[in-house]
Amino acid sequence: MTLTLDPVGSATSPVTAPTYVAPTAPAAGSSRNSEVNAWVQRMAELTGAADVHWCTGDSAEWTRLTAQLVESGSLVRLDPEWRPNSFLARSDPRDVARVEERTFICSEREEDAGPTNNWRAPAEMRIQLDTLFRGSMRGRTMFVVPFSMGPIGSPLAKLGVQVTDSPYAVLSMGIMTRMGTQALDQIGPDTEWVPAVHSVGYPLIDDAGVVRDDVRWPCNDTKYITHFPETREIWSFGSGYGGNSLLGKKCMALRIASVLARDEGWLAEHMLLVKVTSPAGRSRVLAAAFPSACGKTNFAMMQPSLPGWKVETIGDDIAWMRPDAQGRLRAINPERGFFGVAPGTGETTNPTAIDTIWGNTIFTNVALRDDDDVWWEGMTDVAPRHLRDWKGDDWHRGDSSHAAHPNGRFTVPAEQCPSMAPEWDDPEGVVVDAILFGGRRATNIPLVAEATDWAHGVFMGATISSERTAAAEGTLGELRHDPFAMLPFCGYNMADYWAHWLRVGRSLAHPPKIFQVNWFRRGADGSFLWPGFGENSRVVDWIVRRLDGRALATWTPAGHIPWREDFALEGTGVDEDIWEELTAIDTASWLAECDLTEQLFDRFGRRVPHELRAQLASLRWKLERSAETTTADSAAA
Ligand code: OXD
Ligand code: MN
Repeated sequence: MTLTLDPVGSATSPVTAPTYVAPTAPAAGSSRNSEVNAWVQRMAELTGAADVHWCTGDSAEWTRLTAQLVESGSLVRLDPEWRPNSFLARSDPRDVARVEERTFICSEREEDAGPTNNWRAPAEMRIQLDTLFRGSMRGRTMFVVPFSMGPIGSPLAKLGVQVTDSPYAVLSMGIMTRMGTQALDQIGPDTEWVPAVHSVGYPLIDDAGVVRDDVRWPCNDTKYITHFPETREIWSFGSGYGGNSLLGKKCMALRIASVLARDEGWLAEHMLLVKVTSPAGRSRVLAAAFPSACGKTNFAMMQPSLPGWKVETIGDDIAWMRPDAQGRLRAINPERGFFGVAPGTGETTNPTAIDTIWGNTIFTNVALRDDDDVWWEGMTDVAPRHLRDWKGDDWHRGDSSHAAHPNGRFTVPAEQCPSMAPEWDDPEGVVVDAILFGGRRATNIPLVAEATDWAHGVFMGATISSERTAAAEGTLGELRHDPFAMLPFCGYNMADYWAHWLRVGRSLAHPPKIFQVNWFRRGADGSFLWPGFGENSRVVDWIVRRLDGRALATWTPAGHIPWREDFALEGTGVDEDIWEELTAIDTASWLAECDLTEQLFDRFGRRVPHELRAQLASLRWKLERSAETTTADSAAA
């Protein structure tokens, strides 16, 4: 077949088959665990892979794989002076994000998946998967990718083995996890491990034995991201992108780990982790849950505007937290890298991220400059005059289309981040002092509020929400709940998960304090009231002083909010009126929101823990009482 190719071909046009050429010396051998070996064998037979390569995770493997992908056209090597050892991948335009509607929890009973997950009966799904995976790797190498979520040997870490026919997934797992021989060595004959099967679903040989060329980004229109919580298995078919294919991340470290955590008495959370140090030199650790696209990476790498404060990164996306012998909550970041959203990451918004991605980075679906470096919206104020966009097409400054896909990513080792706290890979983890729950709320939710106790904090987490555009204009109708920012990531019934949080709280002698935060409140004219970014350090300052018992607060039905005179506002441009708007608790709209919370709870019926129903009742009662008091006060006046 003759084809004219642009520099990297188009996603679906044939390229030189990138079938992996195994090194001549034997790669790291099979596992000490006979179940791993038998499973790998079974997967090779099922998928019909041409050969099997056990990944070592070493630099020679990286060099070989990247060179082969560059040669085949699947990766573009960036200019080594600008961006050493870095590459650009362009996906098929039909494969650009996680596919929540194709994500399934296959528990034996539907009610164990709950109303917020897609459910399929395991037996039915297994038949489906068997059909899809049979022969799905014909003509390709099946890579065996052993990985550790968490520092090697950490008592909080968990092990998994992914098989995949995507060398891009291998390279990305090598950045995002402790991957290869060091992880394989951890899997002894009796060690628990999670099997994770991944195929892009683009065999190079069909049932009749007819061979076809490979394409730059193989994938399949049929996609299934499936989880079997009882047998702790992951099967992902049809996509090469992000959370669909790097199975250690959302699939293992959240969906399957949340089930392990429920059964073992710990918490697997969609949370960043930071160490904050006050001007007096006292350090505290904060964990914070925000829904996707609320600036988690920016918060995790914050450059505080408040003099003397230091924020150091421990993790930007996932935290595993376990009660320790002293009754405190101890956390690790189970990941080893960042899979960050590129657009919006720039010198002014997140200079630390920009410093982090100096090299050794895989970029996906961002634009390519004429001098072979990358660019995306928000990286610099002014776009280069000419680019190749994320699809590889010509793009000129002023064009109305995005140069980078809005979900374009960088995948980079965490150790390159200049703000990493030295404890970030401590196998023992770090003690968590406070937990923050944040949504993207134009209305109602104050800048910061402290929960009165753990159950109130769990209520705050369960009711995290964001508004759609209509709500940004002031209506509440379009509120979307994202409990604990775990809506697409909880591997079991969300109401049982709330009950689990309450249980873990009861097991802690020294529970972290819980706070709700909201950087996104808007004024009557629609503009943001709070400057955000580095100024969020002022909220951190108040939170930390509350932990130390040194900050004043005002009681409201929504929790304790800062006393204005005791909140570091100077220099923010936030005056008294803006502060009032930022922290206002409007009774009528809070009561309206209580109705929405009730609707949320009703979706789960009797499984909702009575403590959360009690929290809702008490909130309504406090709001009604405070409305009566205010009316009585004004009548008296
Ligand atoms: C992510 C997400 O990619 O939350 O981290 O979607
Ligand atoms: Mn995330």
